[in-house]
Formats: sequence, C-alpha cells, structure tokens
Amino acid sequence: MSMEHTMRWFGPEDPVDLWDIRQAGCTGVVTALHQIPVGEVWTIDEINKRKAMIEAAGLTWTVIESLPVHEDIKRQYGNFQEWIEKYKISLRNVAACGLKVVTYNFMPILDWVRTDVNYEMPDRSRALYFNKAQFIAFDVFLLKRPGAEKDYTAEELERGKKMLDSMSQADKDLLCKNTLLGLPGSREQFTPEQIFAALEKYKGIDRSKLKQHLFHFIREVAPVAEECGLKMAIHPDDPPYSVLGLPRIMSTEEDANDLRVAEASPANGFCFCTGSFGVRPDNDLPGMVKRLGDHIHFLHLRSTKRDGQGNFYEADHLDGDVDMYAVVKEIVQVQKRRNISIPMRPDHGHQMLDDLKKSGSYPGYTAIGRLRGLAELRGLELGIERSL
Ligand code: DNO
Repeated sequence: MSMEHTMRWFGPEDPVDLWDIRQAGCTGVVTALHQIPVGEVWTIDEINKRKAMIEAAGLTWTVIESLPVHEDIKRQYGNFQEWIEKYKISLRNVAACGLKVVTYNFMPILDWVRTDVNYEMPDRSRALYFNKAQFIAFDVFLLKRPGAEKDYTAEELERGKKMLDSMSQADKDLLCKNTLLGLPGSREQFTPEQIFAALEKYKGIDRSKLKQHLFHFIREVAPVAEECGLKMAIHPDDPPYSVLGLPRIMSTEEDANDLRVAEASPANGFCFCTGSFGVRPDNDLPGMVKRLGDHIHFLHLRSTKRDGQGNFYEADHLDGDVDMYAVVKEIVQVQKRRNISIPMRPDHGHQMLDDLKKSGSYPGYTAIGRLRGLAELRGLELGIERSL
C-alpha cells in the first residue's frame, strides 16, 4: 500500500492548476479556503464548492492545509474561547463534507521563515534559504526589534553586522520583504509596525505558557474531531527554534510527545514534516517516524542542508541531511502496521527548467521542482515496498 500522493494547491488563483497536479502523478490535492479570514467559520457551501472543483479534475481532497488557528487562541487573549467554538463549527462542517485530516500549526505570528526565496543552486535552479547572518542583519539592524541583540552571541552579532555592511539598499529591501512574507497562500506581507504590534501582544508568553495554550486548544477540539471522524495534524515549527524572540513549541520529539501525552485522543496527531524537523541535527527523523508512527496523519517530505553556522537551504528531495531512504522505509513499515495509506506531499521544490522563466508562483511551490521531488519519492517508495 503506497502513500496517498498529493500536492498543495492554493486554489483557483494558483498558477499551477489542478490538471498540472494530476499530470504530475497525484491522486489528490491538499488545500484550504484561503479567502476566509483566519478564525472565521468555513461554511459547508464554500467547502463543497471547492471540493467540486477538485473532483471535476479527477482528484480528491482529503487533507486541509491549513485550518489556521486564530492568534487570540495562541495567546489566550480576549474572546479566544469564542474563536475555539468557531473552530469546532468549521471542524464539523469539513467532516460533513467528507474531509479527513486537518493540518494546523501553533507558531506565533509568523509561519515559516526564510531570508532568501531565490537562492541559486550550483545547477542554477532556485531554492529557499535561511541565512542566519542575514536574519540577524534584518532582526537587529533593519527591523531594530527592541532587545534583539540579547538573542545572539557577540560573534553572531558581528557576522550580522558584516552582512549588513555588504548589502545594497535593494538587498536590504528584498531581505525585509522575504522575511516578512505573510501566511502561505496570501501575497501580503507584514509591515514592521504590524510585527511590532503583534510582538507586543506576546509579551509574557514563554514556551511553557504557549504549550499550555496549545494543550488547552487540543483538549477542546480533539474530542470534536474524534466524534466526527477527523484527524488533527500539527505542523512543526519552521525553522524549529525561536525566531524574533517568540517561543516555538513543536520543534523536537520531546515537544511532540508532550502534546501526545496532553490529550490522548486518537484525533490528536502530527503532520510529520521532515524538512522542518530536519533542520535540527538532534532530531532523529527515522526514529521519530517509528516512534510517533501511530499518530502521523500527514507527511511533508523534503530535505534541507545545514552548515555549522545556523544556515540551511532546501536541498533536492533525496539529497541534503535527511536520510530519505531511512525515513521512507519507516513510513512503509508504519503503513503496513496500521494497514493504511498516509497522505503525503513532496514539500516544496526548486524553481527549475521552464518555471525559471515564469513569475507569480508561490515561493517553493512551482510545478516542475515538486514534480521532480514527487517522482523521486514515489520511485524510492516503490523500491522499498517491493524489496521488503
Ligand atoms: C510551508 C508549509 C507550512 C504549513 C503550515 C501548516 O510551506 O509547510 O506553511 O502549511 O505551517 O499549518
């Protein structure tokens, strides 16, 4: 039984259309109703409209990525309990439309962060890149976040300053733009003023507090998900450590276990993203798949290559630091044990070939790079399955 092969689709606005995804070898897409403001209810009508579009292209929609969690829930502020009630209504609605897995994350304010979304690889394809010195140049010297220097060593600050001095004004503008990209699926970006205002609201919320807020949220929604046959799948932090001084709480196996123990429902599970967890050398990915396997409801397969200075770029899917063979081997075994097919998507891909001449795609989500990733991963999976 192979994984369920899917790609992310950002909806009718996505320059990569449903037929492209089908031709890439997928049987399904994962998507979200990006037009609905974060926290508002997804209505049955809107869900069904989207589902019909997908099915008209011969594809299925079983995984939502994402049903985003309102910031007030993350910081337990104001009417957060009402936002949780709205979330439950959305869960019941998506279940009524036949969807099965709901991806979410609990990263404060920002989702994934990169400093460069056009990093040139030796083969001239373009990758997403996180450069620590660039990030420090942004955080300390361009954004000028109060107290930011305290988060870095003297040596790191020096590297950040050197980086800043080597940059033109255009470089600086682009760095700010890349770092402050808004949520995936939106073309908006945060302004520094918005970031400062949002950071202010997280004052006093440390790791342990944010974890308690996550546990409260999952204890509220998992029983509802369980009752209507849905699985919740939390996406790990990307990168898996604190950024802009904000706590991040889904970065390691220990974090994953804490969440599992906090709420025993079988609906409480994970979107296992090898690219996010893989940025930390202390995360043993094949071991994590083995040990968390019963609770993995969705897979993001991708690899990163890190260096000793906290920088990493997104490598080809079978290259980089992730031992994809060992990971997929564990996945194949988990699927056998559970007798299920887990939905997966090749996460991100390089901008390459014809896509280099096109503009307007979402960073990381051009068609050909993902097609290459999917093809390699499917081949790897088939080889492992047959040999076992
Ligand atoms: C990036 C994605 C994440 C993911 C969310 C899930 O490309 O993997 O943005 O969709 O974190 O909530």
